[in-house]
Amino acid sequence: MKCTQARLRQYDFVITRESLRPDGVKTSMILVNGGFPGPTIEANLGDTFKIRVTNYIDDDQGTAIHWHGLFQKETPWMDGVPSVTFCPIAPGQEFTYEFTADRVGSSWWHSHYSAQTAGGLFGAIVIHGASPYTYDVDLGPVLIVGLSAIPYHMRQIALTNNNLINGKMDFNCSSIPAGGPSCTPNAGFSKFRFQSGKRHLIRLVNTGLEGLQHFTIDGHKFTVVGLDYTPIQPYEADMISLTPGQRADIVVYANAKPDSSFWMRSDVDPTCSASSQPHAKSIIHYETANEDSSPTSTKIPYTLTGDCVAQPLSKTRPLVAQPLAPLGPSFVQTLDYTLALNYTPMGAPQFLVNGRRFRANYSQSLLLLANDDGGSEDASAEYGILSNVWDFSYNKTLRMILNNFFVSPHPMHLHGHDFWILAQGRGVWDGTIQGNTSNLMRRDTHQMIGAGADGSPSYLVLEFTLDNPGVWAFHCHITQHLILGMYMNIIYGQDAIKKYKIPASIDATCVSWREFARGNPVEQPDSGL
Ligand SMILES: [Cu+2]
Repeated sequence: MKCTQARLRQYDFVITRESLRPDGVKTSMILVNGGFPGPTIEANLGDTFKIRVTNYIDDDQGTAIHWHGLFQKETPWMDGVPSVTFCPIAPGQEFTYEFTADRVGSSWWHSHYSAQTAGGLFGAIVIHGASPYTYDVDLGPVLIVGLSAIPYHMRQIALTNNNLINGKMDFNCSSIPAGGPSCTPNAGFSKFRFQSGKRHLIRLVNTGLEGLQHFTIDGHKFTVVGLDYTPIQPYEADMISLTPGQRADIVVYANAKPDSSFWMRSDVDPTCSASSQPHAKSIIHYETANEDSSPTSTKIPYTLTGDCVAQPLSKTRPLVAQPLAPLGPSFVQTLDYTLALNYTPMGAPQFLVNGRRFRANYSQSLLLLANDDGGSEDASAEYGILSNVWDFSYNKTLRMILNNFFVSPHPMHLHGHDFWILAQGRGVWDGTIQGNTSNLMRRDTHQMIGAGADGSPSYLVLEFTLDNPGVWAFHCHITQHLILGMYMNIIYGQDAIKKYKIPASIDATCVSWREFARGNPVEQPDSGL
């Protein structure tokens, strides 16, 4: 019998600024233990992660790590969102996260402090458990990242300059204008080994800033078996699309001769992104193929949908059904997303939801405030307009009808929950649920397509169960949109929150942040998350 006792999985993250050339271009990055991508954290279902994070970034900025897609039930204070669940980890300080590995599958951790993820501050999460998938070899995480050459400390975010797989890719150095960063050609590709006749599990994650990625493997079809942390009814595909924040577990049957080799590829969709080099490549060598050989395989063609839809809802059904509440949701909230130009006093644009934007107050934790609070006020008003808190206390389920009035799509991500996807499309939702309400797709990140060129809005309808009291982030996962305020906090279960025994280490982050900020007025040029 296999030992199933929960174990402690300990990691030590030291965050520093490093000069690195992942694709040959000299880039200033913010990294964990000097690596890009950062370390993969790995556990069995039910294990406890204990991760010490030390902030040694050189230029007086805080940091925070978020564990994307985990529920954090009973530990909402470990979700890693500064100003919401704790305060930023101040320069020179450390914070130890402790939480349960509560989902089986593939995900990633990343900074939730301003645009630090764009500087390379991310890595994979792999949690093993009774897997519904059949495979022979676990090839591990394949992180796809559209990289911007403009480092975060310049307070600007560019679009994708190059597209990388597991932190590697060539770059055409001659395309860099005179006076640009130094560049070493032929930086090289990530390499994987296939065994002929075996089934390989690949854990795909889009860890990029903004681009919708289309992933293919020359000469191979694959079976999609999981999306985000949700195992699905398997379906065959030769291309899978992922927005930033989304994951897919795919199983690839190695159907070729033992000496063959193929390109693995991912392309940024040109419809909704401007990218100077959108094509990522890495190499799959079969078992006897020469390690130094370059594949001569050709790309599998696919057609773009033209509107950056990530996955058609018709194809994706969870393996384990969870029916919608039969009597409908206990609350329905319509959320209109717009972009307002020249909005801030400095003239910056802002994304608004029902006319409200978000700006983090790093010196406080909303969860601590809700925990301390003796009163019973409506939290929406209590924490200040810029905290953008939406109080859904005393409801069991929440349906959100999102309307997008901006031309760009938005990959929407909810912390602490999976949502059901009820409907998506152009125009105004007519109330029709697209699919069988006994088993709609569930996940934690999904694309809301852009508004039409004629100005007609698009919609995305989500619903989830309010079974995890806390203060939870709901935001767009495009870095540029998030730092322009496309973020809201969802709070519910205030009575339960007041009963939480929040560890003293959470308040200690706020004490040390306020201490740090007193001596060093902190530059916060954006929303802060
Ligand atoms: Cu967005």
